[in-house]
Amino acid sequence: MKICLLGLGYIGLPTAALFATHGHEVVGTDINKNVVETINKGITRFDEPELSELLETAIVSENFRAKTEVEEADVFIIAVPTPLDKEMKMADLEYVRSAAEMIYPHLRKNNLVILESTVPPGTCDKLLVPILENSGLKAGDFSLAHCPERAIPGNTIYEMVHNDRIIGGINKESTELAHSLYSCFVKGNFYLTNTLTAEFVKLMENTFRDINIALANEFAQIAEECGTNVWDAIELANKHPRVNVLKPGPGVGGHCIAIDPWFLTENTTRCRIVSLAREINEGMPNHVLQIVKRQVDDIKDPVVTVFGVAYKGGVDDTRETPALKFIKLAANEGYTVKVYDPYVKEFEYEILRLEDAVKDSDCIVLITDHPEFKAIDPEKISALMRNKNVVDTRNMLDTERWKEAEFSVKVLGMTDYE
Ligand code: SAJ
Repeated sequence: MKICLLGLGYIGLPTAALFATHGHEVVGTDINKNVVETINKGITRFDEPELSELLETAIVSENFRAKTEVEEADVFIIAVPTPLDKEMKMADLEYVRSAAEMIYPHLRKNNLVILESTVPPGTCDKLLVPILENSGLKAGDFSLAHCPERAIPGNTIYEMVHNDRIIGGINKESTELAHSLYSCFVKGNFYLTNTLTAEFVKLMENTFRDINIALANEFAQIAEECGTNVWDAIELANKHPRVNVLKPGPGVGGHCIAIDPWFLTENTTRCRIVSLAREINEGMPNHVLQIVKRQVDDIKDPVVTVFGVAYKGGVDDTRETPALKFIKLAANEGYTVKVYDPYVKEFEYEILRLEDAVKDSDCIVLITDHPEFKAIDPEKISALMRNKNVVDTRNMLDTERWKEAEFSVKVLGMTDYE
């Protein structure tokens, strides 16, 4: 089959490379000329395990090429971003709309169009179908299915291959065509449904996770007041066969969990717990600031060092990172903020070497759970700091070791230190 895939980003590029290395001819398109040029040279713009090798194999096989224009194909896959309109708290579907506008002049009878991007319920039927019908064809003359991606950044390729997939078409034929297409590389199970259900399911999954994390964050704040250790308590609660509380932290980042719940709430007047969870998670950087404030209370012109600005451990992705809100709040408080992150190369604030980031600092605030932070020797850092305070929002440091190095340690969700 010839596939034309629109949007060579975090999801589109690995998807294109997987189809190309599984026997399909793939034309990957992106509106950004630089993206197209670098991808054709085999260079990826973000770190993702196995992606460079997969892209290289796809290019060498001559089954993959990238360009800026859409062209005729048997299958069109839309994998463009669906950002949040932050003011309106609703999905900005401009990229989806414009992708559909680019497809319809090339759309022929019996073609299949697949939407991978996460969208509010009803988007396939209400937005995509009318635009695609500008081709002169009627829905049914062409097929259309929603196959929401479910892969987790940092393990995208593995999960794209091994996770189960939900596929929902506008009719049985669309669903089956999409199912048969994805069977070339997906080893997980397929669950077949209609477009609306597929759209809804994808949003439910990320909303479920957001609410669970909000609950963990609320437990953490209650535990701080009660004087218990939330991390131990969650571990024990999770011994129950039907309980699985996620971990508290400095807030929820990334392009999915921090955003998708709003795609559900924009469609209804009945959302309460979904928006409340968002509010709790969005409030966490402020809660962390309150802990830091207590640590640096009597210090004049405090200097705070942030460990980690990626939205989660082991990735270089800073989209929607709670670190940014924390840094801005701390700056508003009058603190000087220095940043260290072993993964991130570009950020709104300068990323310093470890030694420079901790030099003359009054408090380290660990935001991201990068595994490298565990290996940092507190003794070495201790000598460079002006005051020895550390706030660990992920409960990942060896507290005893840091205390031996004379640090005053605070862990989110605990009050039992000092
Ligand atoms: N986080 C916590 N506590 C936890 C787990 C995560 O605070 O116990 C935080 C992380 O630090 C991060 C944020 O939540 O800031 C989100 O991270 P994540 O690893 O939970 O999820 P994402 O955004 O990287 O990927 C999610 C995944 N969805 C689910 O697990 C339901 C992935 O499978 C989806 O494909 C992806 O969203 C997406 O594209 O929708």
